[in-house]
Amino acid sequence: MIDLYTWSTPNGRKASIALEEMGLPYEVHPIDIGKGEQFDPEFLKISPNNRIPAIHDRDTGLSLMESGAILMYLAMKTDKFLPTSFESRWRVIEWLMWQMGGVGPMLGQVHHFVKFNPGKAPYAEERYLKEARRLYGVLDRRLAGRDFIVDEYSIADIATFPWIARFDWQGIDLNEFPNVKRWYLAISARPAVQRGYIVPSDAQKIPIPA
Ligand SMILES: N[C@@H](CCC(=O)N[C@@H](CS)C(=O)NCC(=O)O)C(=O)O
Repeated sequence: MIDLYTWSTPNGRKASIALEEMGLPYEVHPIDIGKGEQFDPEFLKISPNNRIPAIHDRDTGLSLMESGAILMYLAMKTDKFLPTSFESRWRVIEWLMWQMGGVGPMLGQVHHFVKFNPGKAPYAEERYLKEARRLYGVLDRRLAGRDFIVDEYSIADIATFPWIARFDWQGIDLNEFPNVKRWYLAISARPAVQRGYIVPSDAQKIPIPA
């Protein structure tokens, strides 16, 4: 049994989608980051960076923060969604790190400056919108002629999908990125993704582009 500490955000959804895809039993502990529950001293024992998601694995006693580490841990625990062949495994890790270091932080800044604080920092809005478009271009080129980011569906796709699901917040028309759109729609149709997306709350459904 895995304890999952999460909220309805892209990083949180990575973990719940992975748990659903891997068929692992888990118990959800909502951490309302709008109310500051991420600063609760009890939560800090599990997530010292006071961010969601975090997990505690009752089987092994291990607690983990950082969604990339959580995805790798769950993939290694179940032998799912992380290929074993040398090249493919490193490609998945490479694109997972691309998500962790690029897609997440940069698109997160778009949400912060463009969606929630428009007009306050024009330079930041311009910079991060431009960076978002660049990253969508990178993903679109990577997905040309490929169903998934690396060979089969993997934790690289699971990590990236919930950020792309906020395309409307990022001023992105997915029709301009047809390979991303095809990939996004295919992942959206997966029942485990649909279940994982609405953890811990079903207030937001997976956005489907026109
Ligand atoms: N690099 C971390 C980022 C986690 C993160 O930024 N989580 C956000 C929600 S998506 C959070 O907990 N924010 C709380 C806060 O800003 O205080 C990861 O991938 O797990």
